Amino acid sequence: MTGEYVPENHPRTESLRIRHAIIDGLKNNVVAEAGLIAHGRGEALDYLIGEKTNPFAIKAIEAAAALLLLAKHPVFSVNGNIAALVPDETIDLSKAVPLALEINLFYRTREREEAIAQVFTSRGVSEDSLLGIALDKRTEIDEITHNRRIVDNRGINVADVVFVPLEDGDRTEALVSRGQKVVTIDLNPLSRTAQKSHITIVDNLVRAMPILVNKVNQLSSNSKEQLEKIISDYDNDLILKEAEKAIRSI
Ligand code: PTJ
Repeated sequence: MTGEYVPENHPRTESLRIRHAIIDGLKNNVVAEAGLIAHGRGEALDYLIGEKTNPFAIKAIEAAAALLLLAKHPVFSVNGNIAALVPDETIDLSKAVPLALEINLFYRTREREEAIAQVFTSRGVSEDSLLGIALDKRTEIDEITHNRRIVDNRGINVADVVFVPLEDGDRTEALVSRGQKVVTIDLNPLSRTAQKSHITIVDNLVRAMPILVNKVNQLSSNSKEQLEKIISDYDNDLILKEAEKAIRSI
C-alpha cells in the first residue's frame, strides 16, 4: 500500500486508500491497466448511490448468500481488482460457504496469474486449491471468444453457481446460456453483467464482501427450505430498478 500518499486526516482517506490499493496492484502485476479505468467508473457510480450499502444491495446480498449455500459446486471467479481490493474477504468467503477460488482473467498473462496466485498463497491458501492456473486442468468454454473462455475443468466449467464480481458482460451471458447461475457485484445496475445475472449486488465490492461473508455465516444453519424461500421471494429485476431509481433521483 502506498500509504505515504494517503493522509489520515484527508476527508476522503478511505477512498484514497482503496485507490492506492488498486495502483499498487497495477505495479505488482495483479491489476490490469483497464482495472484502473474500471475502478474510476466504479468510484463515480459509488458517489451516485451515496457511497453506502443501500437496502437493494442488502436484499441481494441475502439472496446471494442463500444461493451460494444451496449450491452443490459454487465457484468464485477471481480477477485482478478483486485480488487487490478484497483478498482477505475472498478467502473468508471461500471458507464460509465453502467455495472454490478460480483465477479467471480478461487480460490473461502468466505473470498476472502468478502475481494473483501469490496474493492468496501468501495468505495461507494452498496452491493446489487455487483453480485456473494449472495448465493441464484447462478447458475452454465455446460460447466465449475472449480470454475468459479459458476455465478450469474442476471449477467454472462444472460449477452450478458462479460468483463473478466486477465482470464484463459477455461471460455472464455465456454462463447463463449454459444453465449456470450467476451472482455478481457491480456498481453499475445498467451493465450487461448486472442485467443478465440472477443476483446483482449493486454496491462497492469493498463494502459488500464483508457483509456477504457475515450473511453466509448467519444463514449457514438455516434449512434448505428456508434458503429456497429467500431465493423464491427475491426479484432481481426489482432490485435493479430500485438501484437505477436511486441513481436517477440524486
Ligand atoms: O483482472 P482482469 O484481467 O480479469 O480484468 C478485470 C477488469 C475489471 C479490468 C475487467 O473485468 C473489465 O474490464 O471490467 P469492466 O467491463 O470495466 O466492468 C467492471 C464493472 O465493475 C463496471 O461496471 C464498474 O462500474 C464496476 N466496478 C468497478 N469497481 C467496482 C465495481 N463494482 C463494485 N465495486 C467496485 N469496487
